[in-house]
Amino acid sequence: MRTVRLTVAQALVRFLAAQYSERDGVRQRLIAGCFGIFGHGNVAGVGQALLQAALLPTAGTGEADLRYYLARNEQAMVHASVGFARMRNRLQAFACTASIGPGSTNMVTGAALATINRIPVLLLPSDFFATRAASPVLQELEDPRSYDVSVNDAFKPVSRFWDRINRPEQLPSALLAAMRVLTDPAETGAVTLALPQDVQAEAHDWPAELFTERTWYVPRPIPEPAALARAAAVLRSARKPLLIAGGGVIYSEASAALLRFAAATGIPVSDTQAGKGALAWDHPCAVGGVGATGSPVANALAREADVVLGVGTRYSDFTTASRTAFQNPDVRFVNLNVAAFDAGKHAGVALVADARAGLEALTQALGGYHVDDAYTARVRTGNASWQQVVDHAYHLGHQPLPAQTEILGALNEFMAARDVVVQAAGSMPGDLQMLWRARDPKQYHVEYGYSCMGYEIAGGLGAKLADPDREVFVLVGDGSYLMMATEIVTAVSERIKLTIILVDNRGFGSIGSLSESLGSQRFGTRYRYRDPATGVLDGGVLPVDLAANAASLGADVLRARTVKEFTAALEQARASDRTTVVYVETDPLAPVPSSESWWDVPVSETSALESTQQARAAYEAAKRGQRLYL
Ligand SMILES: Cc1ncc(C[n+]2csc(CCOP(=O)(O)OP(=O)(O)O)c2C)c(N)n1
Ligand SMILES: [Mg+2]
Repeated sequence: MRTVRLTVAQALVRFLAAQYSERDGVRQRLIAGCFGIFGHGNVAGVGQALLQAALLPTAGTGEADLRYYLARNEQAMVHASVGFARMRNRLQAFACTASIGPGSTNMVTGAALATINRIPVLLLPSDFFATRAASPVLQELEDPRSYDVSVNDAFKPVSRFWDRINRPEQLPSALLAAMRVLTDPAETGAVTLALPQDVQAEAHDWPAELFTERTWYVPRPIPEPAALARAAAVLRSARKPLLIAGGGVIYSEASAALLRFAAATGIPVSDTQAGKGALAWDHPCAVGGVGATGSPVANALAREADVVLGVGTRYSDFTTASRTAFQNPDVRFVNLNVAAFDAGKHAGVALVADARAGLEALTQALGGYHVDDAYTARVRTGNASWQQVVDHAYHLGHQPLPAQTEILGALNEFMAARDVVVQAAGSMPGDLQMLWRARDPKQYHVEYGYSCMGYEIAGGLGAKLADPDREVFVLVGDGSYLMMATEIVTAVSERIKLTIILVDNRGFGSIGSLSESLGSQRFGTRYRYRDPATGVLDGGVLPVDLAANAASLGADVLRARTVKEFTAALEQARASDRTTVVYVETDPLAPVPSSESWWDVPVSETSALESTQQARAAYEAAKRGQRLYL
């Protein structure tokens, strides 16, 4: 057997550079690059291996480099990796190397985000010495009950595969398992390989075949015929069906199949945060978002639907309006999903398959079926009146500060179909889900599995890296910006152009209005001085200048005070090749249309405050609509 003598880290890098994914005959590098921040845990191990691969990419082996990107925050580099992999429909991913201890645990939030959104990322946290020669090393957790415990155990519940490489011999099988999970559409998420710092630098004689190019075929499982027949029978019986398009439709590139299904059956198509854009907004069957932040058109159809066809959705509480969305006592579910776990939800008829393959099979199996004309007419009239409400919200003329819906409207009308909007947390995801008109399946990039403040700029960086030909518009609230603006610096250093729209409403607009609706009077949600008289945070406005902050990080900054100035700033940003921050202040109290839906956030059962007592009464009334769907 021919062997190659390399360190564990060198072998890891050489292996990753030789992995490919393939779907529908299209092949690409599986691991597109490596984000990292070095410390003593990885600088001489993985760091040395990346340097060697960069300086000597073809030294005798012909293998490629694994390009290194220096991030500014470990959580952010996982977000950037997720933004990248999502944009590439999960066919490519990034690796992330972090130092031992805080560098590694900073990635735990990113890991949870990746796993919850079902997006692949390879995490390489560093770990304390396997030999324990100098324990406790700097940043090592000491657990008196066991010398085997490390902070990296915190990745276990948020990883779809987790391993610690305590000996070089363990690496090859761990790598194969890691690649399998990353490329399995049903399993994918964060994959964690913890790398003790001494093992990273240890040499070993590896079989040469470990480093030969390998292709991981991303499957399109077809539905089992009996399950397809069961699903088709339920759908054929439907008089008021509603389709929910989730992220799985987009990752499977099933938009054209969805279009054919909708045309053939006339079934109205609603969408989730991850599925928006699967069908263009102005298709006659498109009824917009469903659930807590959906459109009233979709929510009215959902209330009466006799059959709900969920495609590539995991039925989050926002999608089901905390299980109040579907009120027909006889409602049944058909769930087309590549993951059996999701296909089985709500006691549905499970159709375990790839979204595209499943939609094609269903279109054929339903041949001749079409919803009746009255139902089609209802969708048409509902949409026509709702679009007037959207137009109104997009052009409110709110004074003196513009409303957020006007900023979103101006952006929506400014953006070309292939441009991308990125968002994650605050009041914008709800407004976007309700109002946004998406035409292209990759236009709407809202991370709403984890809704993690701080995702926006980092995720946008990853999205732009994945598809440099598209303009990327990052929408970020002031709260989210303050949590993680770090990757502006990475964008500047990599000359990756982002247009970042910083929407400043001086605090948490979202949680403020949620708080008010739940009787908590917007307590602690505004960025204000502590008032010495009241003792709470309702004093004067803080002297914080986030636009100046963005400029200090190396971005060009444009300040817009009106919607007109905002659009002019967007024009200027589009013409530029530099990362530009468009700063705009909005009124957090401006009106937003109602989704005519509900979200379950429990209110105190007993309270001395009248506002809470009133909110509790409303809560109990809404709670009575909650169903089990058995
Ligand atoms: C990391 C993280 N912490 C806390 C939350 C809870 N949360 C959701 S939205 C929000 C406020 C967001 O403020 P901002 O970005 O200014 O957006 P706005 O609500 O004002 O639109 C908070 C604290 C979260 N989603 N993520
Ligand atoms: Mg805010």
